[in-house]
Amino acid sequence: MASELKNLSEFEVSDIPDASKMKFGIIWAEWNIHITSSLKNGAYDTLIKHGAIPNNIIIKSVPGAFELSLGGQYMAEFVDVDAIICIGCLIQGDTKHFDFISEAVAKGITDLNLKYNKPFIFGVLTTHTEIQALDRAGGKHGNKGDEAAVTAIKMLHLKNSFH
Ligand code: DLZ
Repeated sequence: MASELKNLSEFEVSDIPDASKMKFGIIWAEWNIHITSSLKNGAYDTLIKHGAIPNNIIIKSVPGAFELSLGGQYMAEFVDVDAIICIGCLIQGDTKHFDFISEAVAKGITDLNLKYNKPFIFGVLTTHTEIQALDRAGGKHGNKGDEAAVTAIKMLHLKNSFH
């Protein structure tokens, strides 16, 4: 299938706003660290590529995806950031853990967006297999961390357009 081969992280660079005046937090989960570190690095590199200043990017980790919501809340409360990129990787196992955690983190991150009126980006992979996750963390389907960074920049650009 053609869509199987699509790299979803290819962007037209000219379409992406300048991020040089934006401040970002990246909160990332250590579970499946070989995948999440790649997502986190992709997000960081993409922010830099679009003009973000290294001093304006604060990076913190949490143990697992379930902790992303509170980690994101700490960032919003204690650090001066405009947008927060939440990164994790949930791989479906034999138990219902996957369902509980993925629903909790999706709801938690959605709530943070509205509570703080800031973009909290859902950079969480939820895959059936490790291979599917690797394909989306710098593999044949690109890097969802890159996409999360672009989404953060675009949402801040949208917010700024109202002022
Ligand atoms: C417990 C658990 C399991 C089974 N799977 C994952 C996973 O695939 N990805 C992930 O980020 N975290 C997982 N965790 C850990 C939970 O997110 C959380 O850290 C623990 O339940 C403690 O609250």
